[in-house]
Amino acid sequence: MTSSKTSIIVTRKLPEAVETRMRELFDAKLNESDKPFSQKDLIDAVKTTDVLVSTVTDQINRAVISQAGPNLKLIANFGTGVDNIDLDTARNRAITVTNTPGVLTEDTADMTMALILAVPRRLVEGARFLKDSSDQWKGWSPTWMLGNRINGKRLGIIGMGHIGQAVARRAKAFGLQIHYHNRRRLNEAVEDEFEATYWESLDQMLARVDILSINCPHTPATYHLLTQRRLKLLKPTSYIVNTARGEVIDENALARMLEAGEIAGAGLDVFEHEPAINPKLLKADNVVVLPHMGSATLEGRIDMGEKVIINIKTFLDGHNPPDRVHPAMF
Ligand code: 8YV
Repeated sequence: MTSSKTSIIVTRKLPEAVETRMRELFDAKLNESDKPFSQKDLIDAVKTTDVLVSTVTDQINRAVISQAGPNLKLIANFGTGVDNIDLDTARNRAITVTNTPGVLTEDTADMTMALILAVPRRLVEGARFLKDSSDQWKGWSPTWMLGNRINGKRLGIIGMGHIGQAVARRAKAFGLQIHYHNRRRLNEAVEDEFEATYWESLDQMLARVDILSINCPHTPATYHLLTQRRLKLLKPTSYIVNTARGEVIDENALARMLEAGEIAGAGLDVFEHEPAINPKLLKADNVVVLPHMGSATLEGRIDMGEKVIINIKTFLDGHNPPDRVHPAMF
């Protein structure tokens, strides 16, 4: 396979600079309209193309991969999370999978920090009040729109990878005490940097934190990690922020508990059945919902596109692509 003849199909519209480069390097079929691919579109694509560039909105499951033509050798995911791809089936079909880690760490951590501030301080509620009913504002009041202080509170981070650590770095600067639960304990130097407390038992950590941030990938092991039973371990005064994947939390249980006041509030950038959202979450004043925009910066999306291109080029040149994903990593 030479790169000049390599056909790639890109399932979503990417930033112009990325698409221009892809057109120069490959026989690229781009998605001008940005209409998400249906399962049938995906099956048609894998039957013919050499490389598929997928995103979180494409379910590259067994049914899709099993229809892949002999040309399909690489799925270059535009995104870090690869829970949209059946990695085992891809490996069994000798299809390489790559992702785009690293370049969206800081943007996603910024968005997480924004939600950690926005929810306890009622930022969206206050802004919405003025937008919708500024004529009803009587001016400053000592007891109105009171939120909760974050300084000095305990932040529990689930998943202390690059994004979790970038969140910890920011949160420490805001005076939060860092607690974390992770598959592996971090080395001492990193723990010292954050003055972080490791909890091997997630249950024990949940009962002690004031704000919980989800920063782990969605895998079979983390699906509904936060079950109703675990959510009930949180203090009723606690807040939850999720910029990772909706599937990590039992969304219906969370919505019920927020409605009942058993959890104080939530900042959610991701949902279990995107783009569908539990209507209770949309209605609640104590919930800030964002449309999966954790990594949505122009710079980040260009960097992600460049990573995709480097992965494809390296692969075509016969080398191990830098962001090759192995099922055991997740
Ligand atoms: C991406 C994300 O924009 O990279 C990820 O895992 O969740 C997002 O920030 C999206 O996945 C693109 O496919």
